[in-house]
Amino acid sequence: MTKEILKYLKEQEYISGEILAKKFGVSRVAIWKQIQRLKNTGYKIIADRNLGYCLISRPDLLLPQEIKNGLSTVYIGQKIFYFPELESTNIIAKVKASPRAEGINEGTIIIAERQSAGKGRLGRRWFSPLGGIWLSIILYPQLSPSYIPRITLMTAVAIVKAMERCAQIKAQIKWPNDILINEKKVCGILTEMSAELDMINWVVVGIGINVNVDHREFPEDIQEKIISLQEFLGKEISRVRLAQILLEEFEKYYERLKRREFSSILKEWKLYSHTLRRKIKINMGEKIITGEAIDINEEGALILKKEDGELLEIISGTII
Ligand code: BT5
Repeated sequence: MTKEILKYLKEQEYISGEILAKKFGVSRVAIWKQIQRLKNTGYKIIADRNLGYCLISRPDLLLPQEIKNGLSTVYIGQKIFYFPELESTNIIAKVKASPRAEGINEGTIIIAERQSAGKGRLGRRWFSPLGGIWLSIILYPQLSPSYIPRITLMTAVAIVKAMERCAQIKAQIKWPNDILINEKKVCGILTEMSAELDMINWVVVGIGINVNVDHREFPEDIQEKIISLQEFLGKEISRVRLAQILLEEFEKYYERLKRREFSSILKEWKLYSHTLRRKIKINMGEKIITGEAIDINEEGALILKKEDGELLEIISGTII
């Protein structure tokens, strides 16, 4: 009923408690209670004795009803689990994805206002204060596990497209999972999966975007490497709108990937690349390799030309 009341409030300037009570077949007190509930979640609603209730403003919270209102996807983000605070959306997404819990379909998302133990790759921490978008998407692709790097690259393209569509921001992609603005990290992707030899059981794509946050909220040693969209633009942007556009772009590119159209996605990836044609150092865990990033192949691997001319195919690593 709260959701329905909200719909009426959005459609009309004023709507009386009496009319709402009639529509739902409940008492005016019951309507008043629902209005209080909305107010408690951050909606500003005023009540006029004669005219009734009027919605003044909505909270910029990533509430499912806000994200779904106007979302044009078929399945990505059509089911949303929302948390004001959570350890990590990827952790919850993995619990829900495996074993495939009742009602968990491809495209289900977990979203949080803040994370207390956000995860980066290889056990690194991901700081997730209020004001960002921290979400995970559950997928069940009928693809081989070798597609995982392609899913990360495809996600990066969807993110830069969303930033461009939402706020005309031209961001760059640093292979494999970073989005940069002015050489600073604004977003990271964490793709996790469970697979058999030749079949993926599930994939969780975690996306963290610094939207309306201040880089000074982060630990000192990484502050200078971090930027937010708000800092770049000089103004706040609607996280709900950006989340909607991101989900729409994600669905578009994911559909293309499933149709085995990675080549054309890769072409777009290269237009946004921060990595290609640069001399780089890659931390591979046990060793560090130096060379020139000359290409990304059809499997999403980075082709590195070492100083002695040898070509290496690198599936994962961290550019330092
Ligand atoms: C990543 O790892 O970039 C993947 C980040 C994925 C975060 C999302 S949020 C939703 C979902 N739930 C999760 O728990 N995680 C995913 P990596 O490439 O390992 O980079 C980690 C490094 O980025 C850290 O060591 C820091 O140096 C830096 N860092 C941490 N928090 C950051 C932030 N908010 N913005 C920019 N850089 C950050």
